[in-house]
Amino acid sequence: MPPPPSRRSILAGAASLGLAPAARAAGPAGFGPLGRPSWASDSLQAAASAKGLMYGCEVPFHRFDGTVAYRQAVARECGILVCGTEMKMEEVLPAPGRSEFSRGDAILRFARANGQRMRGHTLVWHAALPPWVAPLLGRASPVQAEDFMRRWIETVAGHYRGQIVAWDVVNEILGNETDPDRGGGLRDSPWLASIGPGYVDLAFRILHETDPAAAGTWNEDAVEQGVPWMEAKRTKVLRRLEAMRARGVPIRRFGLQSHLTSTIPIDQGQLRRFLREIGQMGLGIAITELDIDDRAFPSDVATRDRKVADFARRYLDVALDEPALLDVVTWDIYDPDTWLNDHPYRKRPDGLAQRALPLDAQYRRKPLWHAMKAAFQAAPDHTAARERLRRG
Ligand code: 9MR
Repeated sequence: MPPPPSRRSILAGAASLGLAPAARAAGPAGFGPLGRPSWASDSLQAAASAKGLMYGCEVPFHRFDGTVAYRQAVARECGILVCGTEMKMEEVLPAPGRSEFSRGDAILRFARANGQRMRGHTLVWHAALPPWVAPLLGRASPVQAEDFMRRWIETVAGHYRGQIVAWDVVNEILGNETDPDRGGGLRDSPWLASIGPGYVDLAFRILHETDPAAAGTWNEDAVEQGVPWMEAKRTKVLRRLEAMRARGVPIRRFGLQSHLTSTIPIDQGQLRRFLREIGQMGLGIAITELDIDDRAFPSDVATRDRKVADFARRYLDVALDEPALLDVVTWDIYDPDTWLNDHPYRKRPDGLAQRALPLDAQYRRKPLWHAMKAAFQAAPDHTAARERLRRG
């Protein structure tokens, strides 16, 4: 029996995006050979890799288009990069019938030329969807919406097949303090509304079929600090991870975004127990978007920098003690680029710019940089765990 017209039109729509052919178009040759490592012997990546860990940062494309000092800093400090927006659906599928990979490709070529690895961010998220996609999902039946998700993941993960060490398959799927709970803690999203709660497992399965070498990661925010609603969220994460493992879902990593905020304490005991439970399930763990919102710290720069550094150290000391922890990625590396200054709830009350990242506006290494380096140096050796989890 022929499929109903609406299904046919959605499939035609997906095909007209050029999705299926694009999935196999670009191979590794297009991204250049993996070059010699660019990072300096005194860099964060050098300190991390001495313990079997990796350090890197999020990079925005516009910095690659002209800011030489920025590129040099990223080459000098990082062993792994991630695109802030260039691999999100909003950028890759700007309009029906168009796919756009040039910026993501340019960043990947930069990383490969510098011997750096890349994370992929992010396949299935409620945000950063192109404006035409939410209405399309709103009209789709569950089968049609699944088809669309499959084509999308095959397109982007297929384009970068073999190039990405880990993909954020789902991002921020649980509700936060004020989000309504849509069952099992899942937050409202066009994916949940159109496919149902099975969208999470399905996304992992599709990535695994498309690029089995990429570690499928659940990337989640607000699970790091010592406040009751985050502890409740941690419990939801653990129960959901257990259930996913029991169902045989091909998930290999849990990502803690780690947008730490100075307004909430870090409970080292709670954090340690949470990470241990994830490690005991056989999953790897990544810190994927680290920065420190310094709103609660004083205006004075020297005091503020010291408090930011101490805060990060309290977090990293526990995190890096967990054998399953593999990577530490900051959300950019250079203070002027932090998203925190643009966010209505994250801005400092004194109007000063946030000092959230390892390098200052002159690319100088800040106390946070030194705290991170010291944390890497004090960490146990993760080489054996990395080797075990690489195969996991
Ligand atoms: O920093 C990113 C910003 O430039 C983008 O406009 C925005 C929407 O795509 O996403 C920001 O990155 C977010 C990340 O993808 C997920 N966790 C929270 C990050 C900061 O908002």
